[in-house]
Amino acid sequence: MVHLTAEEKNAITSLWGKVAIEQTGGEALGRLLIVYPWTSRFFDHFGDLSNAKAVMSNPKVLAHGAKVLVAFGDAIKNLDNLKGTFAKLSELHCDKLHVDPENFKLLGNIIVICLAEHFGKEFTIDAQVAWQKLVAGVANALAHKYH
Ligand code: HNI
Repeated sequence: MVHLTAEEKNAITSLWGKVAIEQTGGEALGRLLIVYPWTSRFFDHFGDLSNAKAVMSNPKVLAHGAKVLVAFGDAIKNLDNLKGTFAKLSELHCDKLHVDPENFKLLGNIIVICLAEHFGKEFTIDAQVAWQKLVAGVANALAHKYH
């Protein structure tokens, strides 16, 4: 269970309003595939993932990364009920996709890194901690239905 203070919730929502969803989502998923190459096995139907340049310009990677980040928007609207919000997606990733939930943590951390790079000093340490708690909470909620 992730506990967020009112200040942390504020920090999360106010940054979220400025996030370039397509760019950040695509960049984060692309980096996941490059840094942790085993994750690309889930996306072998996405076309050319043979090198970093191909991954970072692969339109399917970019579109899917955006989709993942859009799901974070749902998390942000439901900060007090992440498990309920991600119940269906947790079942999908477990039963159909068979994604090891460890990978949710990896992607979450990469999202925070991408945000830090985009926002620079505007992304204060307190806001970074709030976001780290959020991505941990999302990873936990996505793993919740695993059996
Ligand atoms: Ni994930 C599909 C959200 C992490 C592999 N994933 C989705 C969809 C959403 C989503 C939304 C689309 C569902 C639908 O079409 O109904 N995924 C998320 C979120 C995280 C995440 C919020 C957060 C950490 N997914 C991961 C990770 C992997 C992953 C870490 C693998 C390493 N996801 C997939 C795959 C699909 C997918 C594979 C299906 C893709 C396709 O279109 O074929």
